[in-house]
Amino acid sequence: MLEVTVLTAFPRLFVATVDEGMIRVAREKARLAVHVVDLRDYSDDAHRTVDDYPYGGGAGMVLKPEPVYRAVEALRAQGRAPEEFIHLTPQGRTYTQADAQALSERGSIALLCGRYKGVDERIVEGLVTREISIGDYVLSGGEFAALVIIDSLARLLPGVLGTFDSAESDSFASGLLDGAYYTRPEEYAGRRVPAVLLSGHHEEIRRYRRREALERTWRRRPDLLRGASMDDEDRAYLAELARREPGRSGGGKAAGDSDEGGS
Ligand code: 9D3
Repeated sequence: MLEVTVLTAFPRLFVATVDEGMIRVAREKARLAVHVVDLRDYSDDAHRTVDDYPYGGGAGMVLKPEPVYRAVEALRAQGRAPEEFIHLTPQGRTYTQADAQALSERGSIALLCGRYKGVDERIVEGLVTREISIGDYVLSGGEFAALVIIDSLARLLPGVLGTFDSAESDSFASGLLDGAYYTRPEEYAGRRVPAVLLSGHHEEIRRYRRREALERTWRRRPDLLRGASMDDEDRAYLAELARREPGRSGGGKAAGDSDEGGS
């Protein structure tokens, strides 16, 4: 059982979201527990204040240390001190599937959601074991980042996914992007499903899909090819792609590089 404690000034953001989808499945199977702590419950004034102006001036508010320390004290008093105390912040290391895998093997983690300008540095120095960002874009707080992380963990917990949708077959686990998928009908809007997929030749289908995955990854996310496990046939196919379109390989993904197709 993984216990996730979220510390936030916006607890209602979690009410509906953790009651749906894969997070709900993991909770119902008792693989995951999500505890949401309202930091305002640990404020010390009638206005339930948790933030204050930054020393030195400037716009925006800073999360005060006392409510966070009191909330953590309360967890310790209940015997629920988390193994990891994670601060969600644009200053953190960018979250990856490897982080998800490692965190899913923990017994308990806490996720501290910053809002405002940031959190008082004494919180980071005294409590935080790691800082995580979910990517290079600006959110208004850590709450949606916490939900992204909880979702990524829920589906890795044993017994949550069926074998069909197994975590091992995920594109980031194999190291390659998925190729295209098709379902019925065989022809739609004048576009036919590739004949090989209708052929019933399982070995040809496997090879076709592998090549599609390799080609997409080569075009869209060549950075992923370094970490993917490949056999000689895979490498030969990538070499063939590079011969057909010299100049693409070795370059990495340039800003504004477009995908296959285009107009
Ligand atoms: C580096 C940006 N800061 C410069 C003044 C301002 C700022 C922007 C957004 C400070 C805090 C926030 C709120 N964002 C999060 O708390 C956050 C976040 C994000 O914005 N992007 C990606 N991952 C995360 S995790 C938490």
